[in-house]
Amino acid sequence: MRLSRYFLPVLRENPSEAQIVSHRLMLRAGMIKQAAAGIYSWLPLGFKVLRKLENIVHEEQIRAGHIPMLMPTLQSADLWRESGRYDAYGPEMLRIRDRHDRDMLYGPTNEELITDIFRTHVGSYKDLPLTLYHIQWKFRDEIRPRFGVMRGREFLMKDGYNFDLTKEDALHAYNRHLVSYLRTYERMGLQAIPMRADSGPIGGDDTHEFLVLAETGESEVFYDSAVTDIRLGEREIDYDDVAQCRAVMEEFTALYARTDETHDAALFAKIPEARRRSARGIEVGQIFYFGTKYSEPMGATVQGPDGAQVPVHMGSHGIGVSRLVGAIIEASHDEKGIIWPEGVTPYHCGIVNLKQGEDAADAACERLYGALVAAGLEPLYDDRDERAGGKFATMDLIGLPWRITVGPRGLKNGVVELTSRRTGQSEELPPEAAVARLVEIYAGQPDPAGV
Ligand code: P5A
Repeated sequence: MRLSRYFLPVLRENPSEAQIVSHRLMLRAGMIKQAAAGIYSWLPLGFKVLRKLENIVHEEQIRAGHIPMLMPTLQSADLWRESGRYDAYGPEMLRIRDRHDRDMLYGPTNEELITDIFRTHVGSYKDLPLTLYHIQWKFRDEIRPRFGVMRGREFLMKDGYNFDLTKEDALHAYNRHLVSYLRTYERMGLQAIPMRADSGPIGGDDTHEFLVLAETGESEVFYDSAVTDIRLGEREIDYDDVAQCRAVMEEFTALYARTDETHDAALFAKIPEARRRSARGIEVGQIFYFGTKYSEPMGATVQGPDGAQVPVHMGSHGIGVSRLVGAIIEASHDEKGIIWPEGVTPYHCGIVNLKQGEDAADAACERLYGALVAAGLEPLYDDRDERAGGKFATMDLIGLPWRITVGPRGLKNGVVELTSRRTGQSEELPPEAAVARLVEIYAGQPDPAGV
């Protein structure tokens, strides 16, 4: 993409309404614009990151054997009356009446809708296990929408639902989700720690939230510092392997890590004092096992092996996709702007032309641009007629992990400058070598294909 043809409305000044750094940087980098309280338009740069996160989520869900689909944002109130949640959900649910006076709602979550699909089409235990998911906008009329996309009213969620014959099978689905979520967050350059939590309006006793530690996080958390040393890393996972998934779940949840709702001071006190931590975290996902809470009242049963009709065991599993954009920025920025991890960056590298309009510099930039594209990378070329300082400031603000600077002095010696946004370190090398280096860097971070 050439910046002269792009739409990147960066702001020079700090917007006064933004209280936390991710909100400030998303506004300043021209990623979002508020449409109403807690509702945002995603401008091109923000949309690109959002799509990349979505694609990572899709890839990891499909890898775990889960099936993508799409349900609507608007739902009929009738299904929610069947589960008993229409009244129970309270003022966070946005209720709408259509022209025929039918009660509708903008879905805050989809347990009822998916259970209805299941009961319509699945009748035998032979069709189980089944996990369906989608990535769709949700609406929760939060009393205090704030911090930009972190606590929105309209927000993008991946929500998945498992249907199993037995509790044991459903707990495997729970563990499978836990493992696939760990992988998903690590690919985004994040450490998200599973913590025992409260299930709230979704229900059930087994639930973990995934928290990214950050001072600006809205959740208060208590944990044994040793949990921060565990990584999933590159290990091979067989998502059908019940014992392996359980072992990973146990490894990641054995140490004390809880949100304030489930915090147990007596248990916490048993951790060696040097390892006791209380901090703040951003909740980027949550998984639930709630058994037959929805299948029983809604009649989602299957014929079991012995011929009897039994309600299915279910769980649901959510990732806050739009919130993650903010969470990644909270975890990765400096005073100049965002620093995207390679796995989620909107463009792989920036090209800064120090002498726009000069034939040699323009031609070198065009060649570099073409070579990067031919190598399968997406550069963002700042081809505007602007001062170098302004170009650097924009690149630093929008946070592309790598920048190639092309100027007349270097070109005389046949070199360009490759700079890491994270370390600030630069290296002079021939343009072909810079391309080769970037290809190598991104070889370990393939762009997610999505669905
Ligand atoms: C699980 C999937 C559920 O709704 N039903 C379907 C279950 N869980 S949850 O924890 O309530 O939400 C899942 C994730 O969505 C994100 N989230 C939000 N993101 C931005 N703004 C909000 N107002 C908001 N509310 C929830 C969180 O990341 C949460 O973990």
